[in-house]
Order: sequence, then structure tokens, then C-alpha cells
Amino acid sequence: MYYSKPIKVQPVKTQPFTDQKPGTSGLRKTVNHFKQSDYLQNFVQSIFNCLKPQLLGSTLVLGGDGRYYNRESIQVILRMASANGVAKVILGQGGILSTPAASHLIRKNQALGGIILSASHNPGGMNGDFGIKYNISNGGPAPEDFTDAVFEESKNISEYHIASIKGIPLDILGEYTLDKMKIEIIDAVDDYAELMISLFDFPKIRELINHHSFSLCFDAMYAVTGPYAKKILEQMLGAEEGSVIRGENLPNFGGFHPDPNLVHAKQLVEKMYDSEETGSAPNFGAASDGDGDRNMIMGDYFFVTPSDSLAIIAANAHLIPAYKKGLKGIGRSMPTSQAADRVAKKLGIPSYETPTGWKFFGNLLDDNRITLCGEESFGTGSDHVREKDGLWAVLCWLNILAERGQSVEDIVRQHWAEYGRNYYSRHDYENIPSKSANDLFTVLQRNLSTLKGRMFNNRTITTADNFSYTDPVDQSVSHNQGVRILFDDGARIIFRLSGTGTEGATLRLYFERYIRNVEQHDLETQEALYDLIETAELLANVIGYTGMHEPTVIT
Ligand code: VG1
Ligand code: CO
Repeated sequence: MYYSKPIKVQPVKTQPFTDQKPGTSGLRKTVNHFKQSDYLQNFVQSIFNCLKPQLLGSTLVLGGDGRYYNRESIQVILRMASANGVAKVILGQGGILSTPAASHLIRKNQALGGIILSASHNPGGMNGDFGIKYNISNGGPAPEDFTDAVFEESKNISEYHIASIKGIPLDILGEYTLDKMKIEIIDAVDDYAELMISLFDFPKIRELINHHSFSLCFDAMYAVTGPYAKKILEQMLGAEEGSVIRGENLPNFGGFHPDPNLVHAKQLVEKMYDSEETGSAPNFGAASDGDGDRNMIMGDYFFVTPSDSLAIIAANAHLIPAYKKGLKGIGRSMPTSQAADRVAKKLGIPSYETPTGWKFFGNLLDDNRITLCGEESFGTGSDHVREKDGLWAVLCWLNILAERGQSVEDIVRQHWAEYGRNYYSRHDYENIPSKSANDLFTVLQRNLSTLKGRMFNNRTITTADNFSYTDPVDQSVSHNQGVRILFDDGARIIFRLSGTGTEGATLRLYFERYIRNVEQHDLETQEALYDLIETAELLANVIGYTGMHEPTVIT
């Protein structure tokens, strides 16, 4: 169907912004910030300028997590894509695509790349956050050299190109033509569901789910995974209707914070800890975030830490059809616990430690060095796409549960018994003044060289440094990726500043301690880590710099 006649495009003059530097995962700002005149346009044009000359005649994938300002932004980007010579845009219906689904579509259609509109786990709504990121042709987040180039471009931009047409339809499936550009509106879920069928043993999972004694609950947090989970878990795998809770994709995520952790996925957590005496909690619980790339896994009355989840999926991957031939290697971000390394060691495969952010796994996956990867921040994924993938992780667990016929808790406890337990926790101090955060790091950094060999609570520091990473594939180097304090017994304290927040600074402290002895696998996590938490305070004076006696979020 022809949507419009040829359109005359006049370049629009603009002034650069100085703050369009992408963070850990794209450019994230408040909605109000994005609504400034030309703010979105400048950033999109900066991306397009960095893609020339391949952009001309290319195919792009476009979609977002449905948060407030998604639809308006999609309209702008379509008009700009047309004016910049893009040949075709593959668009999720209604402008919706989960991040892993977008990654898959880029790969499947051999697109030049994709634009994903999301601030992920950040709150949505009129007064919430918005975000935009570019993914390259492998389906993964653009690497740093590209995002650095976009930032440079954004500081010098003087004009952008946009077709002068309004109100492109986004909701009806089919092919449209906007000037010379094709827009293909596709079902947001179909291709992704098909990919999942190709990876997992759906009949076996269906059998588990249909078993009268098994029940599950998936909390979509009013974000993008609602339609995906309803289709895959309820319609395709036969979970009872209502197993997916908060399954509508609302622009403000129902006013909640779509971050799947014990604090924000409260509805799910309440169900999973419901009346322990009667045992009425579902056997399996999970949640995903705003854009569908994160996952939280729970059993009845039991929480699985993301670091353990990665290790357990790795140790049991041979039970899943897609991975039955074995894994090539495992990647984890530096602050993620070392539990997965132990599995890699036992399997005789390499493990890689990367900086925080999925973009660092791309080269390792493309170069066939790793099959699985994960982050402590509720992200797990594999070589099936180039993003972390929330529902994929859920299906991994369901496939493993179906094969092993045990409860989530039993599987985790057996894993600890075999490998030992890595007690792990992250403490976040959110929205602190940037100056306080920078001062804390300046002093900590200055003291690093004096720390080696010093003893705290019977542990000796063996390494105190600021993590630098050299990509083994392209040799690119990323500095300043977090302060690491490593102890002689394998314990670690990591200090990092968040790169996804939109207000002030967020300080993250990560604690890890390994205990082999199975008799000590029942300690309360914060108690098990207490002496490390105390040491961190001595090393960095967190209370002094933040003025806060408690973290805002503990995961
Ligand atoms: C956080 C997490 C990081 C994750 C990133 C994007 O980054 O710590 O592991 O990759 O969010 O996830 P930071 O810089 O705030 O610590 V998502 O689901 O928000 O795209
Ligand atoms: Co996310």
C-alpha cells in the first residue's frame, strides 16, 4: 500500500546538545529531557551520520518497550529514516519490540542494525525515563568506538533530515511505503516465539506445566514481556490463564519501577512466599524488566541470585536441545560472582570476565568463544541473540526443571553442594550528588596502591586496582570499569558508578564470598557478607560521602 507521494525534504537547522553521551546501554534521560525541541532528532541524525555510507538503501529494525513517548519517537525516527535514504524499516506492531526480539530480527533479516527505544529497568511514564540505543548488524549493542563517534557527532551537529509527513499508521500489520522507504509492520512476538521453539524442548516443558502439581507465575511488570509471555507461556505451553501477572504493556508500567528484583517485583515475591505452611506458592516464579532482557528466577519460598542462575544454566545446559552438544565458553561481567567460572573449569571450557554492559559480550559471541553469558544485574543470555534475554532464561529454567524433575531449591542446593556457594549481594546508593560520588572514587583510587598486603577481618588484600579490559578479539581497551578489591580467600569487593541512571550518581557496591563447606550454605546472605560490608566502609567511607547509612536497594 502506498502511504504517501514523494516528499520533498529540506534539512532542518539545529543546535548541538553537549550531553548526548551514551552510557552502559544507550542514551537515557528523563522524558522531559528528551522532549526538548530537536533533542531526539539530533541524536538520531548523529547515529545516521555515523552509519553513512551503508545507511543508504539499508534495512533497519525499529521498536521499543512501549513506554511513554515511544509512539511519538517512532514517528520521528520513521520520518528521519526515510529522509536519510533508508530503504526499509521493519517495525514491531504498535512500535513495540522487546530488546531480545529486536536483536533477533536484526540477525534474521540481515539488517544493517536497529534502533531500540527503551530505558529498560528505569521507571516510565510522563515523569519517568526514556532511552534510545543503536544495535549493529550482529544484533548486539553498538560497541564503544561507535557510541563514542555518535557522541562526537552530536556535539557538532548542525542539521538533520526529516520527511514532512505526520501520523504514519503503526498498528496494522502489512507493508507500507513512505516516500521511497518501505515500512514492514510485523507481529512483535511471532519471530521471537519461533526462535524459542527452535531452542527448547517445548513438548517436555508443556508436560511439566500441565502436570497437576505444577504451577508458575510470570510477572511482566506491565512492561514489554506481557504479550510475549502470554503467547509463549500461556498459549503455547499451556500455563493456566492468569499465570502471567501484570501482563498488559502500559506506557507508565502501572506507575511501578519495572526492575525485576526482590524489591520492585513485589507482587511476584509475595506470591512466591505466600503461606509457607500450606505450601500454596507456585513452584516457579519469574519476572522481566521494561524491555524484556532481564530475568529474576524464583522457586517456591526461594530466590535464585542471577549469578547462581548463570552458573546453574551453564551446568545443566546439556539438558536443553540447543546446547546439548556443549558450551564453547562462558562470559560474565566483572562484578558478577565467580560461580560460573567454577562450572567452566569443571567443563574444561574457557571463562571470560568483561566490563559491565552487554556490548562487551558481542565479540566473544561472534568469535565463537562463548555460548552463554550473564551479569549479576539479572541478565542472562546466549549466542541465540546478542542481547540478554529474559524469557529465554525462564525457558532455560523450565526446560531444566522438566528434565530434572526437582524443585528450583533442590537444584540450587545440589549445585552449591557440588561447587560450593558464592554468597553474593549488591548494594546501590541511588541518586547521590555526582560530586560526592566522584570525591569518593578519587580518594579510593588514590589509596589503591597502598592496599595490597593489608589485612581486614582476617583477609589479606591480594589485588586492588581499577579494572581495565582488553577485548581478546579486536584488542580494544576499556579503562576505568570499576575498582576491585580482591582478597586471598577469593572474596571480592567491587565499587562502580552506574552508567544508566538519569539523576545524580548511583554508587554500586558488590560483595562476594565463597564457602565450600555445605554445612554453611544456609547463612543469611547479608550476615555472611557482613565483614566485607564493614571493610568496604573502612576503605571508602561510603556513609561519609553519601550521607546515607543504608543503601537504597539491596539485591
Ligand atoms: C546496569 C547493570 C548492567 C546492565 C545495564 C543495562 O548498568 O548494572 O549490568 O548491563 O544496567 O541493563 P549500570 O551501569 O547502571 O550498572 V538494562 O536491562 O537497564 O538495558
Ligand atoms: Co533491560
